[in-house]
Amino acid sequence: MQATAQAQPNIALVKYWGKRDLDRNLPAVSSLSVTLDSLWTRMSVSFDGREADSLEVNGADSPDMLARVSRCLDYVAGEDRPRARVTSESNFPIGAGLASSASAFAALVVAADAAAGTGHDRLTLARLAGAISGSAARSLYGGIVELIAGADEIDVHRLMDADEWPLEVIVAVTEEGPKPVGSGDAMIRGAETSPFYPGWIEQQDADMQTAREAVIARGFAALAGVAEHNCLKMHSVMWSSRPPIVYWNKATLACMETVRALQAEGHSVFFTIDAGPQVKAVCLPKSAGAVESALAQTEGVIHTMQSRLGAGARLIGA
Ligand code: 2P0
Repeated sequence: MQATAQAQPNIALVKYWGKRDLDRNLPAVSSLSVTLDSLWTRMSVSFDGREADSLEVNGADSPDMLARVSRCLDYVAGEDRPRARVTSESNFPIGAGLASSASAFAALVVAADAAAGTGHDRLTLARLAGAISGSAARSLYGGIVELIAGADEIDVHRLMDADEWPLEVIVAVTEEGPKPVGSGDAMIRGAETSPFYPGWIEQQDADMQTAREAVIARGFAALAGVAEHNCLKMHSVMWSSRPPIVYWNKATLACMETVRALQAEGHSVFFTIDAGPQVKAVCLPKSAGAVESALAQTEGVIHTMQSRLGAGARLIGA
């Protein structure tokens, strides 16, 4: 009745932004991501039959996230399950646009499934995690991952193994606090108020196709082009929402300029930015040292983290 699982966050190169069905948390668009290796969240679940579920995050009680965790346990093990003690540990900042909910809920469904003995298959676990946090569905798989948004459910699969195309990701952290607007609320606001939202939805399948072909051909320049375009298009929806949502700060822009300068020097690198002010630079291994040092020296960058691509969520203990 007890299990521990680990998952790593994923970074979308073609973004999920918008919901088709709020109750089931179905995404309005497909997305494509890379699963990281060196950033992780570990979740332990013990169905010990206590009076009410409890949640500890990095050693402290965490009542804020408890409702979502309880709902996730219900999805995996049924509402009549025993109450559980859940503990979580991460080696990177939480709630700051670093996809901590993706790694948390991916690890949680794997741990809960093992602890409850429910034996769900991987796609079912991805769908259950996605019903809590859309991006979490992708962290069930390693390497380069595609999530296809269907009318009734999502399909998720690995497009390429982590070692088939050894990309590196450098994260430039420019702010450590929690974000002002959660991404779920921001997506809803965008759908209701941004004049660009219909265009965003309409073009997504074409961006997915371009990115998929670039990955299969290992065409870095083609992937860079569509990823930066897709990222800036998503942020255009955010900026044009009412009230507007601007997650960037001065250092976010400075990092984008750093990436432009590296590109001008001939480095294979591109940027992407999620619902937060951090900049993620994706590059080929031969450029990783130069990219890391240029971002670390960019004004306003607090620190950097570097990762290659890694595996999907998995059990690591009882
Ligand atoms: C993504 N993001 O594709 C996009 C890009 C942020 C920007 O998925 O509402 O926490 O829980 O389904 O998964 C972050 O949103 O959203 C996200 P919910 P989630 O990675």
